[in-house]
Amino acid sequence: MKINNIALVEMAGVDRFNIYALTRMPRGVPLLAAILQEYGYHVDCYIGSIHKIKWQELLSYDVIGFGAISCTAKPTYEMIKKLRAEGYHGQIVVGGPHATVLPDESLAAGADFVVRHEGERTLPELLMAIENSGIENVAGITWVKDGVTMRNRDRTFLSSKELSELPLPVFDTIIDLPRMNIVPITFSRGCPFQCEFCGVAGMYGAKYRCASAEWRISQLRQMKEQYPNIWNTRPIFFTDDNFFGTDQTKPIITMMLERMSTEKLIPPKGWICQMRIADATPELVKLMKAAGCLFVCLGIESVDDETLKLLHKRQTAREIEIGLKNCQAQGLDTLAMTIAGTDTDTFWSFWRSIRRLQKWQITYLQVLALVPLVGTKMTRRLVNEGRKFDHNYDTHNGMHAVIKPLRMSKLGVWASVYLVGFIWFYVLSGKIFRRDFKYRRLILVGLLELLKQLWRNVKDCFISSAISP
Ligand code: B12
Ligand code: SF4
Repeated sequence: MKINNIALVEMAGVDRFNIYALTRMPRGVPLLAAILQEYGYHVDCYIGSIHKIKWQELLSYDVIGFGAISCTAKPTYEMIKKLRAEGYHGQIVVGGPHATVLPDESLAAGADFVVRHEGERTLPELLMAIENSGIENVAGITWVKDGVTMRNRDRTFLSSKELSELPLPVFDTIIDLPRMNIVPITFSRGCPFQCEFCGVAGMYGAKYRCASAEWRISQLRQMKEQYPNIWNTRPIFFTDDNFFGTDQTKPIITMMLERMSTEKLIPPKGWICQMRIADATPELVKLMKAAGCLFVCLGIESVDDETLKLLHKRQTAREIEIGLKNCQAQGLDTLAMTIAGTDTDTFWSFWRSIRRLQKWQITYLQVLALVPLVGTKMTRRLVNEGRKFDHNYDTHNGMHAVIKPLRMSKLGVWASVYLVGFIWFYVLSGKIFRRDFKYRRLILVGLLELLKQLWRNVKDCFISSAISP
C-alpha cells in the first residue's frame, strides 16, 4: 500500500462546559507531523479544540492517526466507528497516553494499530512497514493479526541526545491555525518523582530526559523566525511536566533562561511552565521573571502534610510556603493546581488548605476533582482495594466527582471544585472584579458549569425522585 496523505487528529472532549475547552492548543501531533514530513509524507493536523472536526474531512487520507488522552478517548472511538461505518478503508493508528495503557479499546473501535508511548520513531517505522512489510518487527505497537492481539516488544524512550535532535513542531499543518491561542513547546520528558496519582512516569518514564540548552534556544529561535505572527501574539506553554527536573539538569535550564534574555528570545506575550515548588528558589525565580515568565503552574495538590504523604508527593507544606514567598518576592504570579477528594481530605480540611494558600498569596487557583487516571499507581491501588469509580472517560477531566473519597461525600468534592475553587476563591474574594484580572472568561465558564451541576443535583434530588414510582 502506498501512503501519501496522513491526517493526525486530536479530538476534543465532549464535556461541553469543560473549562479546558478555552485552551486551544495541540499536544504531540504537530511534532509527529514534522517528523513525517522529513520522510516525505503530506500531513495535516486536526485539533478538536481549535477546529470542529467533521468525519467527511478525514475520508480522503491514506492513514489517519489519532492521539488520545482519557477524556478524549470516547470521542476518538466514536470518530473511528463513524469512519469505518462510512466505508473508510485506510489505516487507522491511535497513540497517546490513554491508548498506551488500554490499546485494546482502540482496536475494538476499529483501529488497525496502537502506538504505545512515544511515537517519534515508531510511527514512521510503522508507516514504512505498512507500505512494504515487517509489521512484526516494529517495536512499540499493538495490533491484531488473524484475530489475535499482538503486542510487539516495547521501544526504548528517546535519549536526552535524541530529544535534542527533534525538529520544531510544524504548526502550519494545523487546520485553522489562527485559532490556536497558546503555543506548546516541550523540552523534556519523564519525571523521577512518580506521585501516586500522576500518569507521567508511566507514559514517559521515571528518568528525566532533558534536551540541551543549545537545542532549546534553537527551537525558540526557529519559532520566532518561522512563525513571527504566532510568536508575537500568543503566550508559549513550555509543557514539560517538571520544568527544572533534577539537580543535575538545573544548570541546563538556567543556561536556557539566561540565553533567552541575552539573545532576545523572550516571547512578547510571555510564557508559562509547570514546576515543583521546591525549585522556586530566589535565584531561579528571579531568572524566570527576567526571561518573561507570566506565571508558574505549581503541583500543590494539597498543603496538608498527611495528604502530601499519601500522594507520594515528596513535598511539604513548609516547602510550599517558602516557595510561594520566593515567587511573590520577585513578583512572579503563581497557579496552584490542587486536587479535591483524596482519601485524607474532608471538605473542611480541603477548604482550610485553600485558605492557607490564600494567606500565602497564591495568585490563581485550579481545583480539580481527583481522577483515577488509567495506568497510575493510585488507580491500581483503588482497584486492588475494590473501590468503585465511574468509568465514563468523558468525565475524567477533573470537573466531576468520579470516585467517592473515604472521608468526604461526592457532593463535598463538587463543592470543593465549584464553590471553593470558583465562588470562594475568585468571586467572594473580589479577585474576578479587579481590573487587572486576566482570566475572567475562564472563571465565567466555571461558574456556568456550577449552575449546570446545581440544576442536575436539584433535578436528581427533587424532581426525578418525585416523579419516579
Ligand atoms: C499541555 C497539557 C495540557 C493542556 C492542553 C492539552 C490538550 N490540548 O489536550 C491543558 C493545560 C489544557 C491540559 C488539560 C488537561 N490535561 Co493535560 N497535559 C498537558 C501536558 C503537560 C503536555 C502535552 C504535550 O504537549 N505533550 C508533549 C507531546 C510530545 O507528548 P504527547 O502528546 O503524549 O505525544 C507523544 C505520544 O503520546 C505519542 N502520540 C501522541 N499522539 C499520537 C498520535 C499518533 C497517531 C501516534 C502514533 C502517537 C501519538 O507520540 C507523541 C510523541 O512522542 C501532558 C503531559 C505530557 N507530558 O504530555 C498533560 C496530560 C496530557 N494531561 C492530562 C490530563 C489528565 C489533563 C486534564 C484532564 C486535567 C487533569 N486532570 O490533569 C485536562 C483535560 C484536557 C482536555 N483536552 O480536555 C494527562 C492525560 C492522562 C490521561 N490518561 O488522560 C497528561 C498525560 C498528564 C498526566 N497527569 O498524566 N493538559
Ligand atoms: S505530579 Fe509532577 S512531580 Fe509528581 S510525578 Fe507527576 S510530573 Fe512528576
